[in-house]
Formats: sequence, C-alpha cells, structure tokens
Amino acid sequence: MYMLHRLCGLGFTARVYEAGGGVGGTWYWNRYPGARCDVESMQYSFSFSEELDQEWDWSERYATQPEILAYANHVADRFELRQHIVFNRRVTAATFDETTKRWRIQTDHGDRVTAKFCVMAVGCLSATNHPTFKGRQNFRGPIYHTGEWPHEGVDFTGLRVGVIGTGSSAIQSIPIIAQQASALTVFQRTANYSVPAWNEKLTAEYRRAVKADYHTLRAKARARPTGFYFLFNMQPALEATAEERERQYEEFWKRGGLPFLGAYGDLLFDKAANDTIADFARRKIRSIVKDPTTAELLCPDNVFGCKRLCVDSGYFETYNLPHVKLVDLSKTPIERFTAQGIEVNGTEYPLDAIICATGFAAMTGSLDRIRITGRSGQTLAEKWRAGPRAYLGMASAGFPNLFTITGPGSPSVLASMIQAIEQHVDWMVDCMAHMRDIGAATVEPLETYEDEWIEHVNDVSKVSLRSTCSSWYVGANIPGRPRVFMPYIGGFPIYVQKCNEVMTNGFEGFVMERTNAKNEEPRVRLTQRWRVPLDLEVISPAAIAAKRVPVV
Ligand code: N01
Repeated sequence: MYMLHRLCGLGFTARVYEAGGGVGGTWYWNRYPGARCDVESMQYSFSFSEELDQEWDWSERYATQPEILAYANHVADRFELRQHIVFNRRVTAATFDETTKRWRIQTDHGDRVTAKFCVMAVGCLSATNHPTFKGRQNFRGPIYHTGEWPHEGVDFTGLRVGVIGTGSSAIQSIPIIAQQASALTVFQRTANYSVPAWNEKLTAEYRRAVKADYHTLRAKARARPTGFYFLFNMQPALEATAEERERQYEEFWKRGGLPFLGAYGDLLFDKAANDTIADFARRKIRSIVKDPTTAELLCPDNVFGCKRLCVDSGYFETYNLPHVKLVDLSKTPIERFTAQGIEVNGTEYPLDAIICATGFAAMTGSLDRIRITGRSGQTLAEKWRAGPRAYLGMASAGFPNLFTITGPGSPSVLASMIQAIEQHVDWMVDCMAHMRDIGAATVEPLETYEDEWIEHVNDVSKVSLRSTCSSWYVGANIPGRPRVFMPYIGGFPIYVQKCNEVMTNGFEGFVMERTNAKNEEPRVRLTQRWRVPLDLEVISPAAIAAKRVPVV
C-alpha cells in the first residue's frame, strides 16, 4: 500500500494485484483466535504521515489482528488506494521480455498486463506450510491452518481440538482455544521460549504523550538494530554477578515481550551469556506449569531467542487446565491422521478438529509460488536453488526492474516489518524516479556486487547465535530447502546506511541501461528521511561485524 501511495504521488501509473479479498496482507489472512502484534502498536504502524500518526488511536499496547486490519483499511481509504488494487487475483507468472524491456504479468483470472517495473510485495511469512501428514484425507473433522483462518471465525465450544506446532501462532491461539474446547491436545515437536506480553489498554494520556513527540520516537526507533525502540542494556551478562542478573532478568521479565532480550547486550552473541537467560526462562516455565513432566517437556534446550522469540498471554498457564494435554513429538513424530484423530507412537488422540499452526515457507515461499522468469529464460527459483541471491535483498542479477520488498538479504523479519517496508519502498521509488529522470530503460545489479553482498550477509550471520539452530530463518522448517541464514543481521541502521551510500554513489553495483548518456546525480527524494545515525549506545556485535566485514 505504501509503494502504491508513493508511486501515485510521483505520477507513476501503478496497479496492485492482491490474492486476498481485501488489504492487510498478513493481517488479512492470520485471523486465528488471539492473533496480535508483538511490536508495540504505537511503533507498529506507518511512519510516513504525521497526520496519520496523529489521527489513529491504538487501543492496546499490542494491537489485535482486527484492529490492525481496521488500520490497514483506514490507510487504504485515507490515501485512496483501493481504485488501484485488483483484489482476489493471484499472480501466477511474471516474465521479463528482453525485446520490449517490460515485465509480462499473468494472474489466475487470466489477466495479462505489461509493466516497466515489477515490485514483489508478497510478504516474508505468507506462503503457508502444510506438512504432508499421512492419512490427512481420512480425518473426518475440519483441518485449519492458522495462516489461512476462516473469515467467519470458528467456534470450538464443546469440541476436542488438536493443535500441531508451538510457534508464535500456536502460542497466541492456544490460551483462547482452550477456553472454548472441551479438550485440547497440543502436539509439540520443539519447545519454544515465550515471554509474557503483559498487554494492557493504552490510556488517552499515554497516547497523547507519544503523539506529542512521535517524531522523536520514530527517529530513535530507526537508529536501533531492530528498527523499533525499547530500553536496552549494553552491559555483557557475565560481567554482572548472579544476583544482579537475577534482578535484571526479573525486571525485564516484568516489562515483557521482545524487549526481554534487551536485558544484556551480548545475549545473542555469547553462548555462556545466553545460557543465563535460557536458564532463567526455563525456571519461569517450571514455576508456572504445575505438572513437572509437562513443565520439563515445555522447557526448550536450545539457544534463547535463536528461533523467533514468542510473546504470549497466559500460554504456559494453559497447561494447568485439566482438559489441556501436551504430546511430545520430539522423538516420535505424528504417525498419521486417522478418521477420528491423530496417532503418535501407537496412541490415537481422538479429535473433532485439527489446527495446523505449522508456519510458513519463510522469506522465499511466496516468490516460489510465482513463475518469475528473467533474462535468457532463467527462473528465479532456479537461480535461488542453493539459497536466495539478491543485492541488498532488493534486486537480483538477471532480473531487471524487478524489486523485492523486504527480500532475503535485507533486515526484513529481524527489523520492525513496517519500518523495513517503508525504507525499501522509499529507496525503490527514488530509484524508479531517477530512472525516469535520466531516461533509463532498466536497472539491474551486477553479479559481482550481488555475490559480495551475499557473502557479507553470510559472514555477519555467523557472529550471531541466531544462525545456530533449525529455525525458519535458515529455511530448516521446510524439508529439502537449502540451509542459508536469509535475513540480514547487521542491523537496520547499518543496512540503511549502506543503501543510502549505494544511491548517492550513483546506484553503485547496479547497471542502468539508458538512452540518454547524461549521468545525472541521483536526486534523493524519499530516502532522505532514512538518514539516521546508528544509536551508538546499542551497537550490537553484529553491527560491529557488519562494519568490520568489508561490504562490497
Ligand atoms: O510458525 P513457526 P508460526 N510436525 O514456524 C511445528 C510470525 N508471527 O506461524 O519448531 C509437527 O514459528 C514447528 O515445529 P519445529 C513470527 O515471526 C508473529 O507460529 O519446526 N510440528 C513449530 O513449532 C513467527 O516466528 C506473530 O520443530 C511441526 C510450528 O509448527 C512466524 O510468524 C504471531 C511440523 C511452526 O511454528 C511464524 O510463526 C504469529 C510437523 N511436520 C506469527 N511442521 C506476532 O505476534 C512444523 N511444525 C506478530
């Protein structure tokens, strides 16, 4: 929507094809009970319009899915975007025509259009993962996926419900489903860490105070590696005594949510430091869950925060309810779905409904669903077979005039998504406007620059403990996918700085094919607002590594 807004503002003709029946993307599809954002609402919103910031009132610290969807609809109406969006159309193919230098785009409804630029705004966590469970078709009841939830909602009252998975979606929905179901069985393959959200209603005074100086909050957020602002302590965990650490973790636990990771500066970089927070989190689980066997099964043994940290409201407490049961799949996977339920290790668990909270083919899954063909008939899927290859995560050599918003190799899912989206859009639109200024037909990264960027993304990822476990960040949740750390972990400000430099150095690393020989200096239009210094008080080892490891 932001891309559309900017393109229209600069006089481009643009059309959006949208698979959903309305705007909102993630927030259109993920309507499962309990779905809400885990970045604070006052920051998880567009920052491009001061008026929008001022006129919208978030009601809770962490907004619910319906509220975020209402916001998305408000943005679509306020900026008159709907007239340019064709809903209920899934793009099936995009082919670069080397003669006309235009993209030919097809949809599942037979639309055929051509465009100079093709922007993939398909989302990082949108292609749902449906594992192939034996006997799936035999199950007599309904099977849902959290990422494709029925719009009319589902009433589980009096039903025996099974939930497969214990990632963020499951952890948010389980406490709510447990309130309705007569019996709830959770099938867990890997235990996950989760921190309480301590969600609350926002008061009018709080909103007023933030709005009075929204600009400063936005600027502070942009200077952070995560692209959102929270209190962060840079001290290394092991420099504190055990008692100090305990006090610190207690205090950050009380703040709740993702900022819990801000208790010390080295938690994601030093295994011994990480062990201290992991131990604290496991003790919390044991203190909440009354049955010791269940508590032990719920205690993760991997690096804290290695998989995406979950944020919950009463998740672990739910296992104290007499009708909630946990089934361990870590040694014995789901054998099959039967007509009546799910069978594990010779035991059949009777169910009326099954919920697959089994996640997504992250980062590249949505691109894989479209046949994208670049120069010489090469498809993007072929080029990316051994792992995604894109310069700055925005464009890939051999695919001229194709942009990927929050593509692999950019901060994307490691930053606040809306900030990451806005920064990409501003850069891409500046690039397109520059091409119009100089009469360029195509823009495309040079392979050498792309290769060096990928190497840099890989090198920096090794600094972080996040690259060490089997998460969707590395594609490990989908059988057969190459294991590559996909998002850029050097931090949002370092990345922004790099994008800005590339632009001011005349789109360094890109080739522009032009009819007009004049090499005018790029006019920085929208990207201007991203010129923010790195917050030196919270510079992370990954950011230091990103500065040290030569970038291109
Ligand atoms: O998906 P996930 P998600 N048999 O991939 C299990 C964002 N998000 O939808 O860990 C049995 O995290 C799998 O097990 P394992 C957020 O970034 C944000 O929950 O692979 N189990 C895992 O437990 C999040 O990280 C919010 O061993 C199987 C689960 O399914 C991302 O979206 C809310 C299985 C999948 O967990 C994805 O979250 C929700 C199998 N064959 C989501 N296959 C916010 O709050 C998979 N699993 C903003």
